[in-house]
Amino acid sequence: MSQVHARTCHICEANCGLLVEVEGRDILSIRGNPDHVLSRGHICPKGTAIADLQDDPDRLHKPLKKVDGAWQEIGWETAFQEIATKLKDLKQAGAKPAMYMGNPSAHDYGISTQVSTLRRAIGLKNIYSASTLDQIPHHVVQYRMYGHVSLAPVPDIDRCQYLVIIGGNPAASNGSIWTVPDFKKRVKEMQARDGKLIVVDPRRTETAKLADAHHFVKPGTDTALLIGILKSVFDNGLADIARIQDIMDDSWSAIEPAIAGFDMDQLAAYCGISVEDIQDIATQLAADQPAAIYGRMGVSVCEFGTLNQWLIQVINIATGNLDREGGTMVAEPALDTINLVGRGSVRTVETVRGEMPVIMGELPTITLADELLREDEERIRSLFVITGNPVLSSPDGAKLDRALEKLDLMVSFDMYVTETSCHADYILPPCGPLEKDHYPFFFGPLAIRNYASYSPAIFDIPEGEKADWEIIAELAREILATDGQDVPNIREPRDVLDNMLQSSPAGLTLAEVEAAPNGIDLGALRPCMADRLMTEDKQIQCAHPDFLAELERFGSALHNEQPDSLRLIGRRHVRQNNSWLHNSRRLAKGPNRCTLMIHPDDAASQGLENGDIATVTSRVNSVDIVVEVTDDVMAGVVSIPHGFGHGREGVKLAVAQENPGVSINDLTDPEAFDPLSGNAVLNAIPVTVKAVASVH
Ligand SMILES: Nc1nc2c(c(=O)[nH]1)N[C@H]1C(S)=C(S)[C@@H](COP(=O)(O)OP(=O)(O)OC[C@H]3O[C@@H](n4cnc5c(=O)[nH]c(N)nc54)[C@H](O)[C@@H]3O)O[C@H]1N2
Ligand SMILES: Nc1nc2c(c(=O)[nH]1)N[C@H]1C(S)=C(S)[C@@H](COP(=O)(O)OP(=O)(O)OC[C@H]3O[C@@H](n4cnc5c(=O)[nH]c(N)nc54)[C@H](O)[C@@H]3O)O[C@H]1N2
Ligand code: SF4
Ligand SMILES: [Mo]
Repeated sequence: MSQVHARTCHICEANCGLLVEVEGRDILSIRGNPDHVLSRGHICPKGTAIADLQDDPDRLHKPLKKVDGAWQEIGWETAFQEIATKLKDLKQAGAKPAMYMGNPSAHDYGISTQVSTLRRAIGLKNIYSASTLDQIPHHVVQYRMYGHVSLAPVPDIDRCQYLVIIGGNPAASNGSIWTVPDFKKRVKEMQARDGKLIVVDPRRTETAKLADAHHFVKPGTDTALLIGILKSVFDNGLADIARIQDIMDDSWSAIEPAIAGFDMDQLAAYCGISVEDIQDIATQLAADQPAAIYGRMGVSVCEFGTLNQWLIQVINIATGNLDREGGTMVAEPALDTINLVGRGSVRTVETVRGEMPVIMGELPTITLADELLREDEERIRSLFVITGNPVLSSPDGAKLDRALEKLDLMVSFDMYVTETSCHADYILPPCGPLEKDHYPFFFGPLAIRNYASYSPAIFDIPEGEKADWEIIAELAREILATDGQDVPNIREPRDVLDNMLQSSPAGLTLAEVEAAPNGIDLGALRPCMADRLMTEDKQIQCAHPDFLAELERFGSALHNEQPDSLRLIGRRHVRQNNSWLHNSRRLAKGPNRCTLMIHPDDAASQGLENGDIATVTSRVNSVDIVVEVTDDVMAGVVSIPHGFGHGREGVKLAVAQENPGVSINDLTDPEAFDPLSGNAVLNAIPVTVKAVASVH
């Protein structure tokens, strides 16, 4: 007899409701749950592919230890004891440890409940993270303006009438720092009520194709557009802050003069969008309709990422759309991490590259390879990688690839032998995805409605396997015991979750949430910024001096000549997820997606045709890649998706290796970063493109 389990998907931030039909341990089907309170039946191909993850023959089931270059299966106790002893010896020799936390840990609330104990056991104040390749600028802005690193206003798409998306592609990514499942249908609904979607992107993306207007923008120049929009709002007397004036501090008055000196024509020429188009966007955002501007990866992972995210908040304030129904609002989720988890921090630390930002205790990953390669006693000699694949995900991955070999101890928490975990001395694999429970711990606070949704595990964990949280908790205990320190009791994630739910304003118990397999809808977002603000004076700090200084720095950069080399950008596809879903045959099938998109004019000038192989060269490296000629990218821009490059030695991902592709991060440059956040620069990379071989 088959059974159908309602469950939320843990792969991306959308957290769609799924219906998983199983018979025994066989997965018969995975489809969208039409009754889920948030996703309303939406599912993407990755949700269905959870079945492939669960049953993947390459998925590890026992801890592995590398002995003379070969992998051996060992028992959990032995693994924990050996790691603890080696770490103790290294610590006694004064060797420095480090940790890197990757993206999937944000989608496993169990990990979040245990990892601080492991950090303490290892002796780590700060860690490296995928967030510093991604979204750290948002956290800096939220901390400075609203007093909490995670207090993020999100567009209220269901009531919005004019939505500008700049550097985001939710039609493929399903939203980020914005839990918005069923994005496409919501756009269609917005358009059906005469609302408009405007997209600003150097590529005519899946989202751009849905839009009412799409503007190409030169990669890395959005700051000029954002300043232009704001200036146009001020200059035309369109600013309207009445709605939230009472919770805005005096620094607001510093913004208009700070941008007064910018010249609209120069801003327009710099970003490649006309003054008329900039003014039209400003006018529409400020018109008497709920509107929002939202920016994501394309404007975060660049040199002025923090400045861009600040300008986006300021535009929403100036146009009267922050804290407005149909504008941008902060959530009041069932599990209110904002009140339960500290405000976070913005500091600096001394690194091998000089003083660098450390945000929420997260160190810039662009410095990791250099810290592994340094020659003094500060060199990192042991590394714990939790759900991460930085060899493919961080700039100059090839350098990191080499640097990892220098470690005295490396432990990977991963279910595969990947481009990163292949360097480890130990791999500690978790149980399968359907053997763990799920709660959208970090994503409730980013969702377009207030809601709760808990999914118990569908299958029991097989004998001898463990969930990530157990592996982390047990290793932490072993390290503490080996060091002769107090060993705390393990608090089960479910208990922590129950406690946090009950301590949140909605006051739900885990049992109540669990009893609602389609989730509990707590209603649309409400204007509530005044209550949510966590700044000391309960005012929005409108213009932190760092942001004003950065504005000035941009002003100088604006006068620099722009190099006329091609600019490389990344891309995401709905059938991929970062570096780690390429081993699913149902996702991998179809045309080769690891191509260099290039505009016909640029292809012609290099004598390149569709299907040719080109060498792409940046400051750090070269890769050879198949060319896809398309006017979906603007002239002067080329695009390579990230997450490929599975051809490296030692990787055990049979399906992914059939079409290994190349890694864009063999071209990206760790020297470039956003100085206010330490975030990597992953777009607008200057490159040259040359034909290698013609297949014609
Ligand atoms: N050039 C370029 N680089 C980028 C980006 C880009 O747009 N362009 N995007 C950046 C972004 S936004 C991000 S978030 C980072 C991601 O960077 P990372 O987090 O470093 O990399 P992922 O590709 O997400 O790899 C996740 C790893 O975790 C493993 N894993 C998956 N699920 C689990 C689990 O449940 N338990 C355990 N133990 N392991 C698991 C996978 O096998 C995989 O090895 O990449 C960044 N890098
Ligand atoms: N299918 C799928 N979904 C995913 C992921 C995935 O790998 N695959 N990854 C997940 C993760 S970890 C994240 S962080 C989110 C990211 O979510 P998004 O940010 O929505 O996804 P991206 O595709 O990185 O979108 C960035 C867009 O910025 C554009 N861009 C590049 N450079 C510039 C620029 O200089 N200016 C402007 N205006 N635009 C620019 C790119 O062309 C691209 O369309 O997606 C998540 N969802
Ligand atoms: S959109 Fe994201 S959450 Fe929804 S099914 Fe796809 S991967 Fe899962
Ligand atoms: Mo990400």
